[in-house]
Amino acid sequence: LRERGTGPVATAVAHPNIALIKYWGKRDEHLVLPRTDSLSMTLDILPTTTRVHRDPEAAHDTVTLNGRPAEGEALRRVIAFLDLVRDRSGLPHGSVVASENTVATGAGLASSASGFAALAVAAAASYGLALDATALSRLARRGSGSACRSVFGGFAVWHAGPDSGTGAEADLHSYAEPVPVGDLDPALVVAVVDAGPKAVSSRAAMRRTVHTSPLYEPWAVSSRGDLTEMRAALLAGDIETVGDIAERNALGMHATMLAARPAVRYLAPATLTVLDRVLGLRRDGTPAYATMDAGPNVKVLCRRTDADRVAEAVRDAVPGCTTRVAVPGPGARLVDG
Ligand code: 2P0
Repeated sequence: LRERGTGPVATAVAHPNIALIKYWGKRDEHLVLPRTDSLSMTLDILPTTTRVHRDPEAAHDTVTLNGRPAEGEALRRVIAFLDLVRDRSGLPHGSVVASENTVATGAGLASSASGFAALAVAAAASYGLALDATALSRLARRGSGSACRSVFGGFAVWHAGPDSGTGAEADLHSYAEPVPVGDLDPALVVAVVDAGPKAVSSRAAMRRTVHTSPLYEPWAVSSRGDLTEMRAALLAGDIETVGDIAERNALGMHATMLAARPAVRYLAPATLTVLDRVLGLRRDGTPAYATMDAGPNVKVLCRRTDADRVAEAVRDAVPGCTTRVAVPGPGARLVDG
């Protein structure tokens, strides 16, 4: 993270991340403490740029997202986040926040990860908080859990922290950090089959899953094992094993939701068509593995050298499907502007 001067105006850029070991379920809603560790790749595409202009005269915040005034839940979450920053800095000032997203918001494409990572970095600078990357990750987590991973580039693991902990002590132990990776040249093909907003927010869906799904606890247990195996596979640069673990972890997460009462189903017919095509690629000898988040879109992990061919195969399978190829990208940082 680049050190820059702090002041009333600060602009930050952050990229979305896609989890290979999923975060699904909180143990503390207020502090955004997860039930399990997760692990992700930060992308080099679809950045969010956020400018925070602290105004000592302002009693309220003004927030625009892609040039439109934020409202409802989105506005409430940004204000609650700035309240945290005001508390820590001792500066009660309101701010003018302008955020530009290059990705569809709320479509399961990790817009809240890049959004809150950029907001954390820009707001901390604007309010004069001198935070290292770990502290920024903790702070970003309070906005949206997955955002703590976008503070870092490349691969990052988010530590849930000790099982039993809640409160200020637990807050200290839950943050992301970079994960060592061996000789791996990965790409993620982001296949958008539907860019519309999700019907159920991931926050609500997680809550329902934890409280009602009989499959939740078994998945959480197996996910802990997946993480250990994933770290070893990344270090070994073994794309087949990395992909295999990522795919089973994601399918397991969706199984927990399908068993929730009532069921949460993000997977659409087009999602399954892409999954079939990915299986076909594998049968034909191309290592390609699918992961899905809180939406019908699919991210396909493969070798960078296979990415264009994988993208074409996926587009062929689903009429109207668009693809973008991502490789590991940078962590959140301050920029001019
Ligand atoms: C993840 N997802 O690990 C998982 C997998 C979606 C599926 O993190 O409630 O927006 O703000 O902490 O971070 C999406 O949830 O949820 C997410 P909150 P967030 O990427």
